Parts: sequence; C-alpha cells; structure tokens
Amino acid sequence: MRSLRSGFSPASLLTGAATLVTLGALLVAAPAAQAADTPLRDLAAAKGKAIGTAVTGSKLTGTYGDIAGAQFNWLTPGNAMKWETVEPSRGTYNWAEADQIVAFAQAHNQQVRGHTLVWHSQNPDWLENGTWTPAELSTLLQDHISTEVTRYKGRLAAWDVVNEPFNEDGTYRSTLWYNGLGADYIAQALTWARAADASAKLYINDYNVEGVNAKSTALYNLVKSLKERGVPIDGVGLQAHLILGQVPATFQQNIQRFADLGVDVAITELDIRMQLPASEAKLTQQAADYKAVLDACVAVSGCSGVTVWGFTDSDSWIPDVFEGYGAATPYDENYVPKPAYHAIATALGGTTTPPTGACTATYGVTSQWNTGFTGQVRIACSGAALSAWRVSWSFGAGQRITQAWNATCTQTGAAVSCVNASYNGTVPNGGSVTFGFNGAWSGSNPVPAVTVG
Ligand code: 9MR
Repeated sequence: MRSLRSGFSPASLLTGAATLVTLGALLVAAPAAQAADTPLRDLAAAKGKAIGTAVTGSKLTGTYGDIAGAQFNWLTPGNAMKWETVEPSRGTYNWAEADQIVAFAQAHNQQVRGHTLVWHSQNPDWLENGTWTPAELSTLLQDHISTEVTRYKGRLAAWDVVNEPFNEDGTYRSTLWYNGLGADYIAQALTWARAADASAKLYINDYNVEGVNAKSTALYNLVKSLKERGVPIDGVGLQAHLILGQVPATFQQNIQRFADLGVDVAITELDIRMQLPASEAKLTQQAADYKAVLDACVAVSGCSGVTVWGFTDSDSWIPDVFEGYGAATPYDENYVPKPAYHAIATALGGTTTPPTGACTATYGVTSQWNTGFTGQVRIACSGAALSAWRVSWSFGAGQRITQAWNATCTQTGAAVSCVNASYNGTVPNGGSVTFGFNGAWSGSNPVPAVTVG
C-alpha cells in the first residue's frame, strides 16, 4: 500500500473539461446531509431540554447567525464574559460582546449561560500579576462577581460561577483563588453570585468529570457538602470535551448520581475531536458518540440539556490547541450539517429527511503520453452534500497511481481509494471538488467505474 499526496495543482488540470481525452462517470447516492426538518431547538423543547452552543459575538450575522438563532435555544458566550474580556485593565470595563450576545439571545427567544466568573485562566494581566493580600483578593473577587452578575441580573438563566477547580486526581487545583483564599473561595463565590441575582442557576463547571472517576467524585463530594452547608449551588456542568470513540461507559450513571444530589446537570461544552482528515468512518463514529451523549442526558430527568462548544468546525478551539485534531462539532467549516448533527436530532426524537439528491464522481484522463497519464476526478453534489469523501475504483489494465494532489490516494493491487485532504472534505449542495493524479500505464488505459461516498 502506498500513500501519495502533494499539495500543488498542475496547470494541465486548470484547463477544464475541454481537454479531457477520456471521460467516465458513475452516479452514486451520497449519505444524508440535509438539515432535519425540525430545528434542534424545537426537538429539544419538546423533550424539556436545552440545546445550546457557545458563540462568538462578532460572527453572529449571515449563515452563522442564522444557524445559531434557528437551531439552538441556549447560548453561551465562548469568551465574551471572561474576566480578561470584561475588565482588561483595572476599573475599565468592556461589555460590548457580552451585551451583543445577550441581546441576540433575547431577540431569538434564547436562554443564556453566563461563562465564567471564577477561573484560573483568561484573567487579565493586572489581576494575575498583582500582589494581593487574601483580604484584597477576596474583595476583588466579590466586586467582580457582583458587578458582572448584577449587570445581567434577571437576563441570564444560569452562570458557570466556578470553572475547573479540580486537578485530575481530585485535589484542588493550585490557582490564584485557591492559594489566596483556600477551598472556601468556591462557597463564597456562589454566595456572592446568589446575592447579585437570585434567579440565575449557579453552577460549578469542570472537564474530565463526565465518567465516574477521581475528579468527578471530588466534584460530587464538594457539591454534596455545599448542599449540606446550605451554600447556593444549583447545578453541575460536565464540559464533555471528548475524543472520538471515548464517551465514558459511566456517563449516564455519573449524571444520575449528581442529579440524585438534587442539582441540575448540564453538558456544557460538548465537542468530540478526531484526528484529521475526517473520514466517513470517523464521522459515523462521531455521530454515534454525539448520540450517546444526548441519549444519556435525555434519559436522566435532572439533566437540563446539552451545549456544544461551537456548532461549526470553523469556530472550534480544537485545531488551535490539539495539533492535527479537529472536526469536533456538528457542522463542518462550511456550515454543512455532519452526521453528528443528525445524531443529535435523532436523540432528541427527530427524524432525518432521507437525501433526495446525489453526489457523483466523474473520472477523466486529461493528458496521456507513452508511459504516463494525468487524471482528474470531479465530485459534484446536487440535492445532497458531503462533509468528507472517498472515491474508489479498480484499474482494469494494470495502471498505477504515482502521485496525487488535493486528495490522499492509496492503491492496493488494482484497488484505488482517494480521500479528501484536510481542506476540501466539504462538497456543498450544488458545488463540486476536483482532485488530480498522475499514473503509469502500458497497453491500454481504460476508464474505470468510480464510486463516491
Ligand atoms: O473556546 C475558548 C477559546 O476560544 C479560548 O481560547 C480558550 C482559552 O482557554 O477557552 C476556550 O473555552 C474554554 C472554556 O472557557 C472552559 N473550558 C475549556 C474551553 C476550551 O479551552
């Protein structure tokens, strides 16, 4: 098996169909890729669940805004309410993006999850680099919480008050807050938040707490003791930044044990990352994983809903932080719903419209000489779309691929299989993608039948 790939496109391919010396085509239906008839938010509402997304305020126009408004009934500002955003220099506030997102949510009849008041990350430099006595630190935190919660009083349905307080082994994370104020900073923060807004549900939010493990058990014990002490704690956020194929087996059981403590459970930052490029098999697995997460939340009445951490791959933090990984959200970079989108809809009781259109692959030889040839394959979709593709064929006369571009091609014996590159997996409804290759031949060079999926 050889893997062939190069990133350039020879000029011979740019001359178009007029130069084709041979042409073959096979029409093959592509997998479902049309939006379900019923928006996710309507499906979720019928089940009494939230379906949310993190958003970036500056993007809330055009297609991004249309989808955010139409499909989701909750929004979380991805960064707009973090301390470094709202108070970049001491006493100077910038509420522009946070205000914009809250206004967008109100205009679209959506709830907002405030995110986040107390964290070890994305704090302003003046705060991180200052030298503070415990009393000063306590005053700073109380002022921050009071100012921000009061500003949005009555308009936010929930707040992630404390974010990521634990280490993986269940001990408290060493942070500005823990080191300066001790573990009780958590109880104090919740109490100050409740004083500023009596109606917002107050959450502690963390990652790697989706299954039953040391970290989630520490969170469980904390919530239990806060409840026993009468500290205002209404909910637990399980972030759920998951890896393909790794939804914890104890996910539902873990949600249930928190719910049994009498707090709401929200899946607050769901994404499921995969190694790029995406493939049909990976996207299918991802859909199963999304469905497992949604199913678990639907199965537990105390699970208030699921928020995805960005609804499109073009607005996901994953590629910036996990090199070579991505495709973690339900829509691809061009807003084409992926199998994961349909899985969410299905888990929420929706039905997916079967595709009425098809994607076709057209194989052509664009030039040929005594021992070699250049070929191209054009994938075009009409009434359907693809978010990853594989084109396969069998060479009938001993031809061999020697080089490919805009695809990764492998050949085993006569069997050739070409998958999309990281940048051209999307074939939108009404659009096309072309890749090319050089090959060797002798005797004859017949056009094979190709399939696409
Ligand atoms: O999505 C956020 C990204 O844009 C920021 O660069 C990043 C900085 O840490 O924070 C991301 O959101 C985080 C969230 O606030 C808390 N849980 C983990 C998320 C991913 O890092």
